[in-house]
Amino acid sequence: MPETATHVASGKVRELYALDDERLLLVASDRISTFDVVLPTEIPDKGRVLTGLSAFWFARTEDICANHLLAVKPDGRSLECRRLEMLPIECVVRGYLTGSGWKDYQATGEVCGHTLPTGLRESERLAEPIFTPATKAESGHDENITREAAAELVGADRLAQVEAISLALYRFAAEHATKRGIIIADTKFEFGTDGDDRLVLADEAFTPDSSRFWPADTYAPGRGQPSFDKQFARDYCETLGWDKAYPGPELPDDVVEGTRARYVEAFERLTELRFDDYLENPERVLR
Ligand code: Q0Z
Repeated sequence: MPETATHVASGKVRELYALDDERLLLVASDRISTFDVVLPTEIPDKGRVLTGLSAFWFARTEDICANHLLAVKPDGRSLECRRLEMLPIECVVRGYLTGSGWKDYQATGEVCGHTLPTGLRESERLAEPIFTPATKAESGHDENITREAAAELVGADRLAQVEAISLALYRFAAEHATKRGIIIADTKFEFGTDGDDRLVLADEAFTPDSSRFWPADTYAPGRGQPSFDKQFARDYCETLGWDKAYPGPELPDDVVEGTRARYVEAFERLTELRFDDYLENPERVLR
């Protein structure tokens, strides 16, 4: 009998459906956002790349933390997941000083209560990765908070647990990626708890939408880094003098093709699987 799915939530580029009381379907579209605006032009297979990468990382980090993945669907773009009680914080790990971390550091010398050495440059690698929680804002612009504020939201013991696990996950994936020429500068996790109150990694894991991927071969601190996946699209948008307000510009075919190729390249480098082989049987990514 075919399964019916009830739509429960939309993200900027993803959709969430309920399959039943205990299972969700997480569908990644081919939509792309740049400068926080979803563009009218899709990147073919982007959703499949992100779904395949998430499934790959879930399979390879099971020993670090249980996760919500139940199955990769034959379409390659959707994951069947366990439905959890979600924690009300975003768990961010930063290995490099960029984005809001760089902003906060320049203003205060601190990021989420971590006092960092003076004189750090933009994009500099941190001596040790730091856990920098954020609140989940409806606007999509999450607000960095201290670990004390995060402990108020989830409890001190749960916070200590998600901090240790987030750092372990980041160290594992960052090391894997660096060996394959991709720097994972930072990443964002969402965790939930199951019926037995056990911590479970949810949402997506180490995709280029939940993380900053940088090409390792051109990395140099002291400036912003190009995005491994989105730089063609950003560069094109910058040539237009677009004000970065809705609606965004259509992308020409060569920018679409170049961007698609970068997503596929990230997938193939990280999974060591040909993307065509993934499309033929998505479960291959689980090894
Ligand atoms: C994830 C989100 C998306 C919109 C809720 N395993 C889970 N159990 C309960 N809730 C969630 C999950 Cl992953 C859950 N989101 C984020 C994803 C579209 C919102 F694809 N919201």
